[in-house]
Amino acid sequence: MKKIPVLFFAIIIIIGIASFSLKYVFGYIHLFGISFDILSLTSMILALLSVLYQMLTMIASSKTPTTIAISLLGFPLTGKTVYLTVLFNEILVNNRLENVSLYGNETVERVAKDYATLQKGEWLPPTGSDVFYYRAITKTKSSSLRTKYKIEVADYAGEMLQKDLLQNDNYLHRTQYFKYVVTSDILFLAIDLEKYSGGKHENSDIMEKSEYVFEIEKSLIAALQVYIEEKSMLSKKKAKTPIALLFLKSDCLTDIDKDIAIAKETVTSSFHRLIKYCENHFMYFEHYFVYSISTEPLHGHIPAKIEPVNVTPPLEWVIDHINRTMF
Ligand SMILES: Nc1nc2c(ncn2[C@@H]2O[C@H](COP(=O)(O)OP(=O)(O)OP(=O)(O)O)[C@@H](O)[C@H]2O)c(=O)[nH]1
Ligand SMILES: [Mg+2]
Repeated sequence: MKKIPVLFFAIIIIIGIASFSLKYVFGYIHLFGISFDILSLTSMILALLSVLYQMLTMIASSKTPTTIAISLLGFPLTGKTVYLTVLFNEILVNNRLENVSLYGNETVERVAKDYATLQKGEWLPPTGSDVFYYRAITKTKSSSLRTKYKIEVADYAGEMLQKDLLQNDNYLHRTQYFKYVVTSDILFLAIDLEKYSGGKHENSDIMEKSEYVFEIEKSLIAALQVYIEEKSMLSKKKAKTPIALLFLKSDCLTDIDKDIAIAKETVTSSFHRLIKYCENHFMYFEHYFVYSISTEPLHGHIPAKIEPVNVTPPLEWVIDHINRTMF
């Protein structure tokens, strides 16, 4: 396909030179009983060729999938890797998302291995310094010729976003981690409802609820601000990047209030600064309460049967946006 522009330029130059010589020799040419000025005939041919060229490039790009990069931002032990494992397992095994399948052996093997660990009742080890990319391929229902997209979700260690990184904004700009974040097309922001509700993971620091809200809002807003700056989207218009806010470990909502609707209300009003920021700076923003393992409170233990709820809607929402708005 790369040879096409060269070929087209060569044809256009040859036709151009030929038309000038013909005009000089004949002046007019007779076709189908009509006499044409050679130069206008040439422009018609060139217009037809450019339409043909557009069509060929569109067909070619519809065959090569475009990659849509998603970054998942959150503090350590927020539940990011568990969420991605369960989400991709839903796609792989339960075929939960129409027209979406996993892409590449690496993703299939990682998801199968990590899901088997969870099924044995064991949690996953913290993500190390190596980022892992979960990949899927989707066929869109769009009417355009571009119909295939590769979706790539980067799972970074939460440490990368932790407060000490953000004490110096310039540092964040330079990290490899943020270089990927800045090139992402979509951002998922993860919040840990276990930490919020006061339950604490054995490896985590004890953090007050208000301290957690303050730290996570500060970090995520700073990260979004850097994203907007680096993407040069500081104009008054809202950015088009879809942002999904994921409240992970929603089984802990019952620790906030027995009435789940009230618990959800309490959570969203606690994070109102972050939500307002997203609504005011981004055109497409949604929040989700995600239960990666079960709706029943886990209290640290994985039940024999993993029954996730609301894990696929954020990705469905994103795919819907790819269809409707992005390209
Ligand atoms: N209650 C509850 N706890 C969960 C859930 N998912 C994960 N956890 C707990 O959170 C811990 C961390 O989960 P991970 O998915 O490894 O966290 P992470 O955000 O990937 O952490 P890093 O890799 O260090 O950034 C687990 O070991 C569990 O103790 C969930 O859905 N509900
Ligand atoms: Mg992890």
